[in-house]
Formats: sequence, structure tokens, C-alpha cells
Amino acid sequence: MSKATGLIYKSTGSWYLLRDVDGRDWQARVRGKMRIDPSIASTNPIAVGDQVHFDIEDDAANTAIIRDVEERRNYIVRVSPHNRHHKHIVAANLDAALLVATLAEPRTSQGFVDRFLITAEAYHIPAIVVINKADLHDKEQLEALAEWRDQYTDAGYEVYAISALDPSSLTELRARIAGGTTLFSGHSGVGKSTLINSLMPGLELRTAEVSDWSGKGQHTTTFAEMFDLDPQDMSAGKIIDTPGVKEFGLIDLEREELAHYFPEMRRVMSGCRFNNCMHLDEPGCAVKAAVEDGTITEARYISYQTILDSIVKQW
Ligand SMILES: Nc1nc2c(ncn2[C@@H]2O[C@H](COP(=O)(O)OP(=O)(O)OP(=O)(O)O)[C@@H](O)[C@H]2O)c(=O)[nH]1
Ligand SMILES: [Mg+2]
Ligand SMILES: [Zn+2]
Repeated sequence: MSKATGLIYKSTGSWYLLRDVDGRDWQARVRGKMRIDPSIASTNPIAVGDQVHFDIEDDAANTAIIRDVEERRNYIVRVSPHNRHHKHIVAANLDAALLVATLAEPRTSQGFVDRFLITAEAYHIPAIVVINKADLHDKEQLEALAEWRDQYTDAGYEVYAISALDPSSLTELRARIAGGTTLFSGHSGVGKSTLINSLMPGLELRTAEVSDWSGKGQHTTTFAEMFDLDPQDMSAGKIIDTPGVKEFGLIDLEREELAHYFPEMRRVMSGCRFNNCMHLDEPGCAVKAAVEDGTITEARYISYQTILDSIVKQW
């Protein structure tokens, strides 16, 4: 009954896959009362990426009982768009949060991208924007790609345009995520699992068949799961695949906070005349001045206004 530590690689809600420091896998459950961090009030006490202490239950059967969770370095929470009290810890102890977006089949909206980025900002997790399915881009989508690339790069984000089906397009992204733990998120069908398969030949995650791809989200992946980029080397980095999400509900934000989560607004807002400036119609607003001179992209500013509006309605 030795006590050991391990990392959660998968959670189905009723049981967990955990890997101990020697690389051995255990099927684990939580027994008894476990302290749940009341400041998060999530529906799940343990998430992928959590470091846990466990007792061996049955050595031959590889089963274990989780005792407690170590304090999280960080985590990312998803709020149900239908019930803001319904919070789910998607993953913990992350080095980056990567959004897989697509301009076609399916199209990811700017609002969705921006909500994801706000969430990552709020949790202080570096965000990466990946635009997948570059092989499908026609002239119009190539223009949209150039626009997205400019506006997100200007805002301060890393942007990668790739095709998960073309391994030669992945060189830079592969180097970027090496050595860290990266969460992959995005709508169903954008190619998260396909991309992970391309980054890790031999893994063979289930992906949607091209033939039964209808253009609607199909949720091929049903549970978050973490993978070692190199199974022989735990320090090579890890990727967390997640099920597709329809919407990214925002965590409890005050209207006044929102601009802080737009890095390009954060950089200039100290120049606003009023320190409670909402950057709407106030005189002497440095943010609006930056929009006018093109330092802040119009599309991102419109997104700010739209999201601000949704916060008012929500409360
Ligand atoms: N043309 C093209 N198709 C792609 C690309 N990447 C993925 N696909 C296709 O898109 C479909 C969905 O891919 P998945 O990897 O299952 O998508 P997912 O994001 O994991 O979806 P969920 O698990 O449902 O969240 C599959 O038919 C893939 O073959 C790409 O770069 N180009
Ligand atoms: Mg998937
Ligand atoms: Zn202002």
C-alpha cells in the first residue's frame, strides 16, 4: 500500500488513467472524501494534467485509489454557456493553450477565437492560434487567413497556418510545443486529433472519417486525454486532446476587466483620460485612438464591444 505520485492522463468522470513516475499506468478511482478547491467550484475534482498522490489498490490489476491532488500551477476552466455555475476544469498545469481554428469545414468564428484567448489570458496561460486545413483554402479564405494572421500577430499572439494532413507544414509548430504541456482545443471537426496523429506518428487517435464528415460537429473525441510527445522521454513534452466545444462560455468577468484580457488594449489603456474608461465613447480614450490609427485592429475592437455587451446581458 505504498503511497506514490502520478499524473492524470485521462478522466472519464468515473475513473482516471494515471501514469506514475516510472511510466507505469494505473486505472484509478477516487474514494472517500477528497478536498475540492472551493474557489473553483467545478463539477470535476480532478482533471487531466493534475499531479496526484495515490495508493495501490491491486498491484496485479493495476488499480489505484487517488488520495489527493497537488496544488495546481494553473488550470483552464470551461463554463457551460447555458449555466454559468456549471464549471469544468478542462486541464491543469499547462504551458500553453492551443486553439485549432479553421476557415472552412467548419468555419470558426472570430468571436469564438477571441473568447478562447480571453480565457487563456484570464488564467495566465500563453495562447497559440493554429489555423488548420490550409490545403482547403480558396482565394477568399487565403485573404481571411492573411487578415487573421495580421490581427492576432499584432495583438501579440503566435499564429501558425498548417495542414494537419501535410507533415511538412508542422515543423515550426512541433518545435514550439516541444518540452511543454499543451492543451489542444477547438470546435468539433477542426482536426485536433488528426493534428496530434501527425505530430506523433504511431499514435493513431480516432478521427472522423472523411467520408462521414458532414460539416457538422460530430464529437469523435469524447474525453480529454494527454499524450507524451515521445513515450520514451517524459520530458519531450505532452499534448492534451479534448472533445470539440460549441461555445466557449466566459468565466465570471467584470465588465471593467475585459479590456485587460485583450493584450493590445492592455498595452495602451494607461493612456486613457479616465481610469475607469470602458473604451466606448469616453473622451480621451487611448484605445479608441489606437483603433483609429490602426494599432488595434477594428475586428478585435468590435469583438471587444460584442463580448462586453454579452457580459452585461449575462449578469
Ligand atoms: N482537408 C483537410 N482535412 C483535415 C485536416 N485536418 C483534419 N481534417 C479532417 O477533418 C475531419 C475531422 O478531424 P478530427 O481530427 O476528427 O477533428 P477533431 O477536432 O479531433 O474533432 P472532435 O474529436 O470531434 O472534437 C477528418 O475528416 C479529418 O480527416 C486538414 O488539414 N485538411
Ligand atoms: Mg478529436
Ligand atoms: Zn479608454
